[in-house]
Amino acid sequence: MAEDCIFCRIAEGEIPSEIVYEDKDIIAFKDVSPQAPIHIVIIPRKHYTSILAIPAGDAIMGKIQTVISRLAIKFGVAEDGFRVVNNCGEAGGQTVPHVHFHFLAGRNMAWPPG
Ligand code: IU
Repeated sequence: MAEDCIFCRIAEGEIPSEIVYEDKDIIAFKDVSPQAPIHIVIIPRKHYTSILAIPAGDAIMGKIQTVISRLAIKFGVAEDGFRVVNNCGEAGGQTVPHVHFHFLAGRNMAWPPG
């Protein structure tokens, strides 16, 4: 755990969040500032600053993919579709330096993103 990381503190339960999925490796919670009717943040419990900090071959990416599938079923959007976003670094729009994936659904998404 990184002491000054807000997502680590959410994962530890030190900061309350609306958790929609959790297991020993991953936690998924409702975004506090939702950009779609369904907006979930998926994070590994382990602190990686960005997707670039995950070691090659680490099993966490496959686990995140499984959680994405579970969320699609849980929220009933597997058929309609949804979007998964990872913002990496300043130019990518990342504001919280603990790798996370946005799961967005419940409206038609525009392209390109802003
Ligand atoms: P970004 O990709 O780093 O920009 O996304 C960070 C997200 O984390 C953003 O959508 C915030 O609304 C969200 N978030 C949150 O859900 N709870 C928090 O306590 C904080 C940020 I700080």
